[in-house]
Amino acid sequence: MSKKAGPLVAVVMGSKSDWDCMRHASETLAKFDIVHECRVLSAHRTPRETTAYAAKAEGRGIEVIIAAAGGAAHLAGVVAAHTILPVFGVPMETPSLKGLDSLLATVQMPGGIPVGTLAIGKPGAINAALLAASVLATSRPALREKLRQFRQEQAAGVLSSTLP
Ligand code: RP5
Repeated sequence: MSKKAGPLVAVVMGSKSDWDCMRHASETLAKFDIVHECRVLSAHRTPRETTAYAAKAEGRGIEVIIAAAGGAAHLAGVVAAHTILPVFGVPMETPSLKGLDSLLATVQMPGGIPVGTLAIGKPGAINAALLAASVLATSRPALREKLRQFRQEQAAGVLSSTLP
């Protein structure tokens, strides 16, 4: 569906330990044939590389960034501070506070630097990818149709549910 070969969506996460959840974002993007890249970048452990990556993303043809982190989850905010691309934050579930820490750290951005924050964990990972698809679909009619078809199939699956 892409107009060019390079990645249109960047999926970044604070740690390799986030991948088990964030692979759902990658898998969802892949279902829609959206070229994307996945990387580990930490706002705290690799601050310079993170800001450089965010600052260069637009010039590389990336159109949406998904950023996931847990705990003191500053990654999405830091990325958003260095780009005007849409940034969707996915709070990771944590052992200590079940992701409430990640949610608050991601969602409570100061006015002026937006992060569209999704649900904690897997639903957030999937929905971040679907939102990225919706953003890309505004200028890609074929992708818009795929999204419509996905919604129809999803609804049909719900309506055909059988109960014991
Ligand atoms: C965050 O700290 C990461 O996004 C991860 O969710 C959390 C724990 O990271 P590890 O200690 O497992 O690397 O920065």
